[in-house]
Amino acid sequence: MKKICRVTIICAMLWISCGGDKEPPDVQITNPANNAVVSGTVNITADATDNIGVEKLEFYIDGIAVSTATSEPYSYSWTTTSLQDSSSHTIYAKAYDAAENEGISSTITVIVNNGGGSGNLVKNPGFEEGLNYWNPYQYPSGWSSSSTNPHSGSFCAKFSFPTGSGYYDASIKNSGYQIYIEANTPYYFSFWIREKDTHDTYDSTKTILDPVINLNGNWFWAPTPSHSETWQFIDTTLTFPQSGNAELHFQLHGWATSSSAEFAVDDVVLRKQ
Ligand SMILES: [Ca+2]
Ligand SMILES: [Ca+2]
Repeated sequence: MKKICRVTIICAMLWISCGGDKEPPDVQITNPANNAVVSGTVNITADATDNIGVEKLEFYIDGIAVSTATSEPYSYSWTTTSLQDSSSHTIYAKAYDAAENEGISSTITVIVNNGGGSGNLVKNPGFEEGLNYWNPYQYPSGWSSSSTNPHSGSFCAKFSFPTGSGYYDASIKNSGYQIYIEANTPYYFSFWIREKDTHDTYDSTKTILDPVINLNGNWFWAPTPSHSETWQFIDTTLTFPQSGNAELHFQLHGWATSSSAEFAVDDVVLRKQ
């Protein structure tokens, strides 16, 4: 009987050491919940199971390994106080067994909110860092950082029509970060804008710069500014029926009869009311 047991154990050890275990651990993040708003020190926890046994578990934040745990309960204390309010971060875990099989959890996203700052969800809102965090698209060459007559600070974002007249479709949107919107919550949206020489000779209504927020493919419009060479202030309150990551666009389309025509935007604010 003893001999049979020894043989069984040796066979099992050989099977494991020869790579017989092909089954990776199963792993999930158990706290925080996906899309949670977090603050302070967050206790990130994970569960992992395996057909043989879990050797270790690694936590990843924004794609970087931040901690390795070798025994249950698998957890990591994450300090969020130095992070920017309203910034979004991804969390996942990897678990390994003795045969180096690797199981990866689903990735969750959380939003940091420690109640600091102005609560503005827009990065580089006054274009003082040039066009950082903004992506001109469709006619990208027309948008630039301009030091001519900014609304505040030293710069604004400006679109100048290329030489010659015609129809242009030139927009700019936030880029490189996510603006997370909570459903059924009022958001305050404001910006400053000026428009120069944008009247078309036969239809002055056709050249417009529309501020619009794209949330999960649905478009929410702010009031369209009137044509004015002096800075005008537009503000509105928007409530969204669903949560998600929003894209903030200044969508320009229309006609210009002069290459001196230009639009400028400055001091964009989107925050929870
Ligand atoms: Ca296994
Ligand atoms: Ca500015």
